[in-house]
Amino acid sequence: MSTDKTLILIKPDGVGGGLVGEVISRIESKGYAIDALRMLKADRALLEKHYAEHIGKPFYEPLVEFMMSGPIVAIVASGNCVIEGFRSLAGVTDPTLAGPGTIRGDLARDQGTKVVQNIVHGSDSPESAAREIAIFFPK
Ligand code: DAT
Ligand code: MG
Repeated sequence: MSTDKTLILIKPDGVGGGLVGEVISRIESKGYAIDALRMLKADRALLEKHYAEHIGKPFYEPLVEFMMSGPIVAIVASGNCVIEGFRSLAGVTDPTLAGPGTIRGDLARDQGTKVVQNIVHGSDSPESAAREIAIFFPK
């Protein structure tokens, strides 16, 4: 039995591109459970918490602007090894390099923007997952 959980975001390019169903389908087809889901328009304060590790980097401001540019979908998914498993489904950060068969590899490409637009976010560790789930799904 496992209670591994991860925080997944479908970013504005994913929602705007009509890919919500496709992304959820890939999560469910892999066998992970959707425990919680909400659509929202993120504000700067929320994104500052979520992306705290990137504050000060050259792409930070473009990243926040991009994430505020349209609605996003926040999802808690669960299953054994779901953190690593979803990162594997998503593919690497750069959609040009993300392999075919991955969400980023199949559904995104370089748009020439200051921030990489790559459809989804997935937590990168149990600590990040717990922190990020609390940000998007406060008790
Ligand atoms: P990931 O989303 O794969 O965990 P990350 O946490 O390092 O990647 O960065 C968060 C987001 O910021 C990433 O999804 C896309 C963007 N990004 C990361 N590195 C970048 C860079 N060097 N230039 C432009 N955008 C970048
Ligand atoms: Mg990250």
